Amino acid sequence: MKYGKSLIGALVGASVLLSTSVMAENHVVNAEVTAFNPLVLKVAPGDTVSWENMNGHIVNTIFTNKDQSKTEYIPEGAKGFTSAMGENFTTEPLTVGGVYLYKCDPHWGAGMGGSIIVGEPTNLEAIAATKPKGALKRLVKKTQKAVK
Ligand SMILES: [Cu+2]
Repeated sequence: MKYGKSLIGALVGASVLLSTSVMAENHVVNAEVTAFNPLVLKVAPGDTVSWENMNGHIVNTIFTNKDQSKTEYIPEGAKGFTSAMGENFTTEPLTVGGVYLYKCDPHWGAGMGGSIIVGEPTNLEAIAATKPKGALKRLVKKTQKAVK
């Protein structure tokens, strides 16, 4: 088959236009007993993240405070996520740069959580400034160590 020059030109043009979405990657996090591997994941804006081996686990960006109020440690303007129990879950493209913290609710007592750094960790200082305690504090420390 022979393609005309105009078709090739159109294809090149389309591929330039689509380059951001074509280059977007999916990154896989494995649930391993009561830990996510990798625990801190660096991705580029527009990438997606999938969790595998999620039998018995969930990923949830909503944290419940002592007074039962809810907090999400995600960048300003970003959308959090909550998977269904046991579901191998994939995020929407993470277009807003910054740090996203998440946890596995059933195993959060064992420290099962993780962080995704999309581009630059612009909101990490603000998260640390909330003086997190316990497992959340450890998760923030590990995230800070990963960006040093
Ligand atoms: Cu879990």
